[in-house]
Amino acid sequence: MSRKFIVAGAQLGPIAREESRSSAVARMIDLMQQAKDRGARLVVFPELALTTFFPRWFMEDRSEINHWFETEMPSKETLPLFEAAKRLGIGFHLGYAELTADGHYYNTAIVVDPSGAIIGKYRKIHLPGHRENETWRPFQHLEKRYFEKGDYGFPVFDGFGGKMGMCICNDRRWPETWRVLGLNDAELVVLGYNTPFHYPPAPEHDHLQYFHNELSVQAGCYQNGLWAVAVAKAGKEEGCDLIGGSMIVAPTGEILAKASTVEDEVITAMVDLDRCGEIRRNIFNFSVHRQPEDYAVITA
Ligand code: CDT
Repeated sequence: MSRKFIVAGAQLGPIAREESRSSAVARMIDLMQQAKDRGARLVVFPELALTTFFPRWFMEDRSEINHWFETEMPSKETLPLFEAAKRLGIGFHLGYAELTADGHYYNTAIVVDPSGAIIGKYRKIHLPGHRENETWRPFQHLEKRYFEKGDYGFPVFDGFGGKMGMCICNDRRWPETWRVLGLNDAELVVLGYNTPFHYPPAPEHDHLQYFHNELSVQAGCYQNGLWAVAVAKAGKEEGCDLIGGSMIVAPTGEILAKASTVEDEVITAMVDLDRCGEIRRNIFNFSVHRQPEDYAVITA
């Protein structure tokens, strides 16, 4: 399979609390069609793409949150996405809330190949926010309350002619995410995010949200010689302003495509997985330097 192909990011505008999964799926199928029309082989959707970002609300009772979670993938409501992918011959990445048969709750993402088969799965490790309704501060972000820490590590798997990896939203801010993926030879990392403009614990950083998003993803790519497609759920969702800025980043750290709205929007770029070697062989010489055994000196 060719290692040079067009990849798409399908940014989603806000999803209202009352919006149905079927409506979100229909929007995604429309974006998938646009990605296909632009020649994409893979389209990346955001974190928790099937519903509104529900961890912004405190819900006392577990049973109140269950309806936000998927108990099967695909389900009756998400199957049309898999069928459209198969019909169009395009792969996709999807973030969703997962409730397992034995009662575990995860913030999950999958990669599906153009035949409709799930080829990769990841459960979010860096869960931001807090566990309880800390009403003493005007800040609601309850991922730690609603999700368990992912138990898959950062898997790297074969797909789209190369090695793929995933992370989710807050994971992208931390160097260990990218380093582990890079050391395991990931060449293309796909990720979704829901990032509010306003961060009450540090409002003085609100104007830096786009900058920190780009800084983190560009550094992760350059420092590890890999591609990334980072895709937002954006716009004013249930009164909360989410940043857009979905982007496709090369192993050089350059942004090759970037969303210009905070609505449903497709971005595309040509990805050449062989370009990871430009960085790995010639700049950092991955096979010689920066292997875990070299860190013994640093961490001693
Ligand atoms: N979804 C997610 O992880 N969002 C965080 C911001 C939350 S602030 C507690 C992010 O890192 O973008």
